[in-house]
Amino acid sequence: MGSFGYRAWLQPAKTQLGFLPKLTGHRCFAFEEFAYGLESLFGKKPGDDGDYAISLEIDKGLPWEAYTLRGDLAGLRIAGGSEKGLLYGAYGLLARLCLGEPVETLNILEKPTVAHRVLNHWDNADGTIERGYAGKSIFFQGGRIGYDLPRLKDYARLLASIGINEISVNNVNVYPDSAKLITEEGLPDLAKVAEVFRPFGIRLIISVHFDSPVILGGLPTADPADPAVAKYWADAAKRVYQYIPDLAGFLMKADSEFRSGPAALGRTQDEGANIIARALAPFGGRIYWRCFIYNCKQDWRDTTTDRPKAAYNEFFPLDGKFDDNVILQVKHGPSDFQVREPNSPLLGAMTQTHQGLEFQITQEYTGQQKDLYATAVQWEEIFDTPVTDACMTRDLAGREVTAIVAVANTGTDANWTGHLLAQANLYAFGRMAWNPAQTAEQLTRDWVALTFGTDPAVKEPISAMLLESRWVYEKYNAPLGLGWMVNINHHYGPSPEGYEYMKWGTYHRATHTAIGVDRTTHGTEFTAQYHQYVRDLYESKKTCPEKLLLFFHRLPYTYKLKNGQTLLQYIYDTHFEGVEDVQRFITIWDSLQDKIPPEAHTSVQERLQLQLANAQEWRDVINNYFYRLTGIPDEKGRKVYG
Ligand code: GCW
Repeated sequence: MGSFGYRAWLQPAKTQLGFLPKLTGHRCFAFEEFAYGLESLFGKKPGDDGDYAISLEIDKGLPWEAYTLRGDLAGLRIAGGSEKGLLYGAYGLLARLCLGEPVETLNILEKPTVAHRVLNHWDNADGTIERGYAGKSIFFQGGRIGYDLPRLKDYARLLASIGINEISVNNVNVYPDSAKLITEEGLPDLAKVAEVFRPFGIRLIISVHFDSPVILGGLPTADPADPAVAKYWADAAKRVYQYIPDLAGFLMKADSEFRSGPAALGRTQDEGANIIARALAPFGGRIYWRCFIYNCKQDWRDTTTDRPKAAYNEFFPLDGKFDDNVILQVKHGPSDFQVREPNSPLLGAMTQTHQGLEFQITQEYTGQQKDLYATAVQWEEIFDTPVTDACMTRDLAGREVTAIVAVANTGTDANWTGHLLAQANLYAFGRMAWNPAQTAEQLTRDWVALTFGTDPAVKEPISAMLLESRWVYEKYNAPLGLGWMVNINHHYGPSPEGYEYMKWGTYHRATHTAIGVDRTTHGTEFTAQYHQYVRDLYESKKTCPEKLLLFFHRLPYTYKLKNGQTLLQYIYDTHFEGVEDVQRFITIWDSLQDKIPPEAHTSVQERLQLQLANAQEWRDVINNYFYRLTGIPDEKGRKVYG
């Protein structure tokens, strides 16, 4: 696997080490990894003849995953709260060396803000990946666990180097083959995967099927109130922990998108979650219980049901009823990973329940790793958006957010993510989960420098492109928080009415005069789910952030935005601009040809061409759609077809 993209952000450094390292201190996996890193990144094997001492030591006074780096002219000390902390310290120092930071003046303390930094893979046992855009599964082949061992180890290193400490390997949509992972048939192989990740401080999570007691245990029901079902889960947990003693826990998608669950049996979500939580508790395990619940059989004629309200309605009344080892996993927005959504009202509301904030790194609705899209920019906005009066979601501790989770964007493609620049999204996720206060700009710049080197002539233009990419994609997508104007099922490319008459609850209800759903207290009352401060903000057209205007309000096309432009003209303009921006990206990228390895340069160039075609398609379909509906031409006289 010699390809450039394969090394991702662990590329051989373009800068020289100014010293010969001599390693001393606590011998452990972190020590080995640090020595390996020095050699593979700088081509320098640390030896006794070194002229600069780097020591690795445990400092019990530090939190267990924390580390300090303290350097002076005589040497540098990496101290970790545990061997785990030391491992993060080793990676942290290697990254700083690659970025060319001087060691003699290093004086930092790093500790994670969020305890559980989790990747969810949506991999199926047959090797396919639900919403995967980078090849096949790294974990499964032909109906069972199957992997390339060196690759799996390299993946573990990549994830550990950015602080990820838990991963689920199988899809939350659990099919019969992967349901068996918790049986004697599946566990021996899964235990081997756990062994690969263990030294890297990464614990496995297993996605489980709610009906396991029936489909695997032979019971007549999966009803959590049935003692036989409780016993089934207790036995399953015992079995699983015999094979994987450090398993982080289970992950469950229940009562969602045709999957079974407690509600289908007349029980509540806490009853369903707690019965499994109690089975896992003796082993220190947790259950991640997803809140992505809504009516996926809605009749489009029904205007009383509003999908974004569903998760809050289901879970908020249960606040405080979940056991301590339940983490409710909440998608960041109330809709579904759209390019623009408000934050889920659940995030501000639940104060007595552990929550996990769920992001999607894999670009299902955001360009499928053909279009450039820096997810970190979106996450930063999410963290900066208020969910109560004073607090931002960046203040996670105050709102019981104990986990940050994201759906992975990786697969067997040589560069892991298909689009080489989509590696930035995985990188930024790990680091933002570690500390959500870090900015998208800093993380993007770090990623670019670690991948392509610190030369400003490369670093500046690529960083700028990435940082702009989310807004560019949004410009040619569904406008102003409307969402969903995508082709059905695969979700790439435009189809303004693709979901309009479907059962999924995703309607914009465009007529020739107006568009959008009124979600204020005069409409579906979705805004009532928010804390008063946030509710007031969204309730009024005047204070609602303009980029979310059509998420919350139904408006005429002639509605005037703050800059005096009509809604319709805004749509036309942004869609023209989006295409021009992609053309500009192509010019920038072309100009970097002699500064980037040829294979990497070409692969991104190809993706940018795909993006251009997509942006043009979006521009023409969306603009044409609105022109046909309204009959109002573009003020600037550009071609909108139709
Ligand atoms: O956005 C939807 C996706 C489904 C996914 C679901 C979920 C795993 O289209 O593919 O299923 O979300 O998050 O459960």
